[in-house]
Amino acid sequence: MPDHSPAVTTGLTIRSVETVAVEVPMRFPLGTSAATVREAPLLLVDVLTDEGVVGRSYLFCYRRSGARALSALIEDAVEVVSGLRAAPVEIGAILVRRFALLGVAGLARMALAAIDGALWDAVAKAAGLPLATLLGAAPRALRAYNSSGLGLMVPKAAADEAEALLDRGFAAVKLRLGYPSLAEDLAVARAVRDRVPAGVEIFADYNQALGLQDALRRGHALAGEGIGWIEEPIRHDDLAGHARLVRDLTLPVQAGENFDGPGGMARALDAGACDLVMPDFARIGGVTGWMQASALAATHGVPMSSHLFPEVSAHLLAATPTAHWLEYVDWADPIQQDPLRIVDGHAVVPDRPGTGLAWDQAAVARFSIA
Ligand code: SMN
Ligand code: MG
Repeated sequence: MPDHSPAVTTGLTIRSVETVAVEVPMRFPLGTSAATVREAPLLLVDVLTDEGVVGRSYLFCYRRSGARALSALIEDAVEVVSGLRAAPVEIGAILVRRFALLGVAGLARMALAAIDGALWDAVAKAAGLPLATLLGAAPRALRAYNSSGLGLMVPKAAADEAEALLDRGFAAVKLRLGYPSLAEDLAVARAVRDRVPAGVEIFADYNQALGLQDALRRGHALAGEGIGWIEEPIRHDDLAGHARLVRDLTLPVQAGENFDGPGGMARALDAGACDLVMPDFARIGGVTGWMQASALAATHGVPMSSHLFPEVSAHLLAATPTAHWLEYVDWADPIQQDPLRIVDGHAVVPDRPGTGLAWDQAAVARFSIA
């Protein structure tokens, strides 16, 4: 058979990186049991190549100091690989080795993930393909829950906000729980359940607020309240405690935003610490880390959702065999030229080369915190 494949190109060469920290006002502030977030501190990352292709990603940095630290780590790391081929798997291996003494976890993991994501974006753009297509999937619509708000608040306010979050056809929302008492948790859950239509899914996120005994008590009490999952009821690294919750509760136990790389997810699955997984693009190790994690979820038969970063996560979930729910937040919308589209409560994977991330430069200048 003659080979009709096009001539092999030499690929892209990494030149440098530009980062910009912005702080974007959030439509709904997010009061969690751990801290309240009113503005989204984002770090925008552009990896430049000699060939002129720009790969983009961004990080949600939780705090301003996170953005400053991540910017320093990313600039340092890209200097290490400047002049090398923009092959994300190879670059990741080099950087993990070079950063081994600092420790590839936490902020260092997030920094390397941002570079990985930007490199995959560049490679997909050079190939003229949406990232999802490059990963072997077809761009498609993914069911999403609207997680843009619903922090801790009084029951009536939660019901009002849940209703507002059902715009654009959303049929699922996520409550943050972990009030001082179980009675308050129940009051909020019931106020929201009573207000939204019967078919609407409601998830509950404790952000690690509880001790194990309290989590067992509250988890049992929430079982009859029409809640779809209970997320991070106790500290995320208590895998034995999570495994106990999985065994004793009827509510599915969800975890994953704190999985540190695919290895972190493997340890949680081996411990039987969750029924459902929801890795975070940054903490799981970018596109490369996500694809390894998605293989683990597939082999364990565990439904896999995403945490934040809906733009890149839409591509990733499209290529995830056990794709479950996309967590939608609108926090990066104000600084994008073409924010992620939601139709009938589904995120639409953009049919353009790369991830589809492009910055609205005027907005970036307005919200810059440099
Ligand atoms: C969450 C907490 C803090 C910032 C963003 C998101 C939350 C979630 O745990 O899962 O949405
Ligand atoms: Mg969470």
